[in-house]
Amino acid sequence: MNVTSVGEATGDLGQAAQLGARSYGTDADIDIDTDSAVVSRTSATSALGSATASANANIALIKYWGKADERLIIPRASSLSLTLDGLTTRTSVEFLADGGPGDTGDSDVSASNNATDTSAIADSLTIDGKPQAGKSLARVSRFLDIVRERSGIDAPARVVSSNTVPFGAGLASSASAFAALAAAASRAVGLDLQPRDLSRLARRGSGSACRSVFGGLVKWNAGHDDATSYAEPVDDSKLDLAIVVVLISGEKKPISSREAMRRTIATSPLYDAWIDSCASDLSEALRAVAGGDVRRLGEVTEANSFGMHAAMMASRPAVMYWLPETVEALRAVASIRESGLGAWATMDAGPNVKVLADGRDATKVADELRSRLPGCGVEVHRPGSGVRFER
Ligand code: 2P0
Repeated sequence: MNVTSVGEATGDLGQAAQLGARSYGTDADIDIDTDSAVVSRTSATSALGSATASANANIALIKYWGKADERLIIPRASSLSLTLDGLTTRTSVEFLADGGPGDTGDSDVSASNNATDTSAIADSLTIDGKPQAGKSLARVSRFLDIVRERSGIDAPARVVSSNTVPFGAGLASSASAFAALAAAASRAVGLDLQPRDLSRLARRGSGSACRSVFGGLVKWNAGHDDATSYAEPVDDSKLDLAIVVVLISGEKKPISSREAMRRTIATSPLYDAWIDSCASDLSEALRAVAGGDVRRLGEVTEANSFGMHAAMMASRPAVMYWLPETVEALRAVASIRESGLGAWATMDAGPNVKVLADGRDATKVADELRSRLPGCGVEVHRPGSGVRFER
C-alpha cells in the first residue's frame, strides 16, 4: 500500500514530515475510550469522495486534564506527548451520493442511528468488523457534521475503522481514532488541510487526538479559541525515548475521561494547584528535551502524572483508576530506577502504567518489569509517525 505522511501530503510540515517518516509499529495506549475508534467499507452506493488514513496513539508526558471550553475542546493547560509506534487506527471514510444506510435499507446500522440524539444524517460506523450503534456512532456523526459544515457536502458517510489490537481489550485510543478519522474525512470531502489545521479538526473529536496528527514528541498549545489551540512537533533529536507499557487491565474504565475531567474540575480541591503546576512542568520538560536530559524529563513526567492522579483522587466522589497491581508496578519502576536504569512512570485514565525509558535501557527495563510483575503484559514502544494517508 502506498502511504504519505501528513507532511508529504500537504507539502508544508517541516520537521513533522521528518518525524512522520518514521515507520509504524504495533500497539498500545491503555486509557482508551471505547466511544471513539472509527471505520468504513466500500459499497455499491456511489461515493462523492472517499479516503483512508492511519494514525498512532500517543502518551502524554505533561498531561491534558480538564477543558476550558467543552464544545471546542480547548484545554485548561498545554500538554506534551510522545506518539508511539504503538496502537494504530486505520480509518476509511466514504461520503455517499445516494444516501446512506438510512436510505438503502441497511437496517442494522440505520436502526442504531435512530437511537442517538445527534446528526440528522444516517452515517454508518464499523469498528474492527462490528457495526456500531448508540454513543459511538453519535459521537462520530457529530464529528462528521463539523466536516460536512465546512465542506458544504451534506451527505451521509460510511466509516470503517480497524485497530492493530483487538478493540475493547483496553488497547485502543480515542487519540489515534479521531486523528485518523479527521484525516480521512477531511480528505474525502476535498479539504486539503495543513497539518496544524488537521490537528485543530482532530481536537474537536477528542482533545488528545490533535497530538496524534504528528509523530514523535508533540506539544499541544492550549490556546484560547479554535484557531489558537493546536498541536505541533517538538525537536526531540537529542533524546532517544521509549515507552514501556505495563498492561494491568484491559477492562473498560469505570468512568470516562471526559466525565472524570469534569468531576475533577468541579469538586477536587487539588485541581487548581495541579493545573497551575502544568505551565512550569511543561517549561521544565521542554528544557530537558532541548538539553537531551532524559532524567530531567523523566522526573517531571512522573511528577506531573502523580499530581494529576492526586487531584483525581481528591475529587468527590474520588476518581480512582488504580488497582492493587498498579501500586506494585509503580514500586517496581522505582526499584528498577534505583538499580541504575532510566525509567519513570506515567499513568492516564486507567490502571495501566506506562514507563518513560531511556531508549538504550528500554529492553532491559521491560525484562525487569516482566520478571517483577508476572501476569502483566509488558511491551516496548518506540516513537511513531504522525498521520499517514493511503493514495
Ligand atoms: C492526556 N488523557 O493528556 C490525558 C491524560 C487521559 C489522561 O487526553 O474529552 O480522550 O475526548 O478531549 O482526549 C484522555 O482524554 O478526552 C486524555 P476528550 P481524551 O493524554
